[in-house]
Amino acid sequence: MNTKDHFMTDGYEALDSYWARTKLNSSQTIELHFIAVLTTVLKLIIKPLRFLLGKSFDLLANIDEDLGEFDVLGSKRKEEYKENYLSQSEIDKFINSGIHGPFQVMNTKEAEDLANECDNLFKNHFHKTTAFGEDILHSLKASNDYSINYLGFFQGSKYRRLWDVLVHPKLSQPLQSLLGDDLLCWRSQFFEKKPGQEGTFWHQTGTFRESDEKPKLEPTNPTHPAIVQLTVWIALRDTNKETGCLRMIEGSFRDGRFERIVTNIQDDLFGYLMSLSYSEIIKTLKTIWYTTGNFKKAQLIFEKIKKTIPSLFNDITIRNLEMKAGEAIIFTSLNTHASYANTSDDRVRLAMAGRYTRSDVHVFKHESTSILPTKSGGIPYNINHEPSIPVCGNPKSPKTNNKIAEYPPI
Ligand SMILES: O=C(O)CCC(=O)C(=O)O
Ligand SMILES: [Fe+2]
Repeated sequence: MNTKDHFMTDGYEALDSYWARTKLNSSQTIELHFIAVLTTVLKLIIKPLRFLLGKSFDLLANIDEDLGEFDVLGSKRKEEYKENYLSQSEIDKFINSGIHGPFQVMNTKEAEDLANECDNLFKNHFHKTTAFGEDILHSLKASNDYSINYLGFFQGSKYRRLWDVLVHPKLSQPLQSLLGDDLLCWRSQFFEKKPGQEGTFWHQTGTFRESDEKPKLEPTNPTHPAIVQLTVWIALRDTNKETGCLRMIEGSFRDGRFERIVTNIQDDLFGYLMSLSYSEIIKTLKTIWYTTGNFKKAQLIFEKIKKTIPSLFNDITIRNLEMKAGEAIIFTSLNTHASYANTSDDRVRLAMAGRYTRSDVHVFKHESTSILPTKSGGIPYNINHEPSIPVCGNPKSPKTNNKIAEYPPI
């Protein structure tokens, strides 16, 4: 069932209140104030100099407000190929909203069994095949963030049970209608929300730069950023407003400002800090350095945007994607999306996401080191070696040199 409402911040704790109840240790606090004092002093000299050189920080630089429509890249249609391919009218809806589904990929019993197996894989196996190093695991444990959400990254290519779901024709055929015949699943991950756990904050991404220096995906042909990759989100347990369903601003892939502003800040953090008051510098640095994952950062920038361009999220349609266990949706991650908190007493919400792209898109082209923000600071890790799952068609393209996974032994 889909419901609509208009309150983007429903159910999220404001950052000021989060920081009022979350204390850093004394060396972290001293370091923050040291940088904030330094920035405040240096800005008296550097800001005018940068202004004279025409290099002032501009939150709204390079902003292309209207990214416009995209064309789908696949040609197979249900009308001709039957099975699970999409009909022309489903394609038209997707072009308009950036969302396909929810549609059923397994029955309730199969979804329940898979959810239980995933819990078991997490408890007994994922630590052996994790993409993260010891430092990250240690920090996640220390801050109570050790969960399938982090340990589950890229595990789809390492276990048959997950692999088989991610390449199933009920997913691969609709994806072929949208993306083309030669497809890879370049990343998989889990989204679990335990009772009482906060929602995922609103975010938007086309080519998955996240906190890296370069995007993780780079198309070889000019491609609308909304269709460089698509995400399949499979509910393994029921998800509704109470257990933390996914929420999405329909058609928001047409406006890339949210992601662009995040990028502008990442690319010139010092310039941005110099545009802020002392207390804002402190709040910004502690959110960037000492929260786990990227979602509090997204909230920080969202709160800034609400003050700078209050109209950015006017006239939007939010779809609450309530889904039964075993249903999935396909969406463009450039659609600004989020999820509710899990306010239930005892139900764990669990979803598995597969991220799909064409084999002629470079995956991890740049040997860059990623940083996982954690509560003890950002910790580097390397995911360039993570191979993609071959989904259908030819996984190798003469234009790219993507690493392709072998079917796992177990
Ligand atoms: O499940 C969630 O809470 C967030 C999912 C999400 O952001 C994604 O699949 O990209
Ligand atoms: Fe997301």
